[in-house]
Amino acid sequence: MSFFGTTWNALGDIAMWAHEEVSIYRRSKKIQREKESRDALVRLESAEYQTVEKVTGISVAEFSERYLMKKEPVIVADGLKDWQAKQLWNFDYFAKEFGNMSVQLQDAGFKPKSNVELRTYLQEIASLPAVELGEMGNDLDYLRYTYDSFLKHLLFTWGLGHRVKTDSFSFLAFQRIQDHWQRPYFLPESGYKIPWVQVGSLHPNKRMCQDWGLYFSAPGACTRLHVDGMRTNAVLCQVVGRKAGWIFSESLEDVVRNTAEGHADLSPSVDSSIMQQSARQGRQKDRIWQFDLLPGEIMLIPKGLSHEVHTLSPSISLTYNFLTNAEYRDYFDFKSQRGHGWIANAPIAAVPEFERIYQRNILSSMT
Ligand SMILES: O=C(O)CCC(=O)C(=O)O
Ligand SMILES: [Fe+2]
Repeated sequence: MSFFGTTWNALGDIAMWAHEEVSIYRRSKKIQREKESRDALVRLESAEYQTVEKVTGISVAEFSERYLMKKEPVIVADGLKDWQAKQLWNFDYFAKEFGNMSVQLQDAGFKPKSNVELRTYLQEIASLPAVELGEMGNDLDYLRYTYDSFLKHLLFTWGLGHRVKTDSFSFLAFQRIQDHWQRPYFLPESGYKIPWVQVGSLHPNKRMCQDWGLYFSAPGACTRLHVDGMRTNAVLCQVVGRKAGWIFSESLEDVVRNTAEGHADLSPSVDSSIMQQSARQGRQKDRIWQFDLLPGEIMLIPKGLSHEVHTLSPSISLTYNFLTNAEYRDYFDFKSQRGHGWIANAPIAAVPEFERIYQRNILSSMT
C-alpha cells in the first residue's frame, strides 16, 4: 500500500472512531436496558433453538446476503482451505518459535492475570483431555492478546507494524507469521468501514484489525457471555481443537445478560399472563444458536450479538472484527440504542435452568 493509501486509511479510522464516540456519548443518557428479567425462563424456553448452519464453497455475494446482512451466524467448514496455518500451527510450533517470551494470561472475562513463560503455558494445556460443553474449569486462564504501547497498537492498526520493534507475543506473532493466514475467501476485498478501506484491498494479516488475537486455551476454559466491545462482526477461525457455545439474537440481549448475572426470575411460577404474552412476542424473534466449531472452520459471530464460547479440546484460534459499508446504517442505529459492548460477570452455562434447556435441545437434535 502506498504512503497516501496508508494515510487515507488511518485518517478514515480516526474520523469514524471520533464520529461514533461523539454520537454515542450524545445518546448515552437515553440508552436503557432492562435491569431485571421477570420473564427470562419463558423467553429462553420458547426461543427458537437451532444449531449454527455449516456451509462450504460459499461466494462473497452469497455470504453477505444470507448471513452478514441478516445477522445470521454461520460456520464455513472449509474456511481455512488456503491457509498454511492449518498445516503449520500446533502447540509445538509456537513453543519452538516463541516459547521464551513472557505472556500475560486473562480470565474468562478478559481480566488480566499472571505472567507466564509461553512454553510452560503451552506445554501445560497441549495434552489435557477433551471435555463436553458445560464442563468448566474455573481457574483456567486464557491467552488472547498481549498488549504493547498505545502508539505501537496504532501503528499496527494502520498497517505500519512491520517497522516496529516489540516484545509482545501478539505483535511479534502478527509480524512473523503473516504468510500463514489471510482474509477468509468469503469476505469482500474492499468496501469496509471498520477498518476503513474504501479503495484498495483489506489485508488483515498486514494491518491489524479491531480485536485481532491469537487465542490459546485449555479444555474447560471459557469466554463468558458478552457483546464485542465495538459491536462489529467477528470471524472466529479455528486452527487446532474444538470450541462450542451459543449466540443469542439481539432481542435476547438483556434476558441472557440478566440470566447469567443473577438478575432474572427463573422460577416456573411467574404470572401466567406475563408468560403467555412474552411467549407470543418471543416466538417471532427470540433465537438461540448453538455452535460446534472444529479445526479448519471459520464462524461468523454477527455484529452486536451476545455469545459465550467454551473450549472443548486444547485450542488455537485466530479472530478479528470488521464491518462492511452496506452494514453501516444498521450497525450505527443499533449501537446508538445499546451503547458499547459488555461482558457478564458470570457464565450463562453455569445457570442450571439454562443448562436444562440446552441439554434438552442437544438431546432432541440427536434423535
Ligand atoms: O474464542 C473465544 O473464546 C472467544 C471468541 C470471541 O468472543 C470473539 O471472537 O468475538
Ligand atoms: Fe466475542
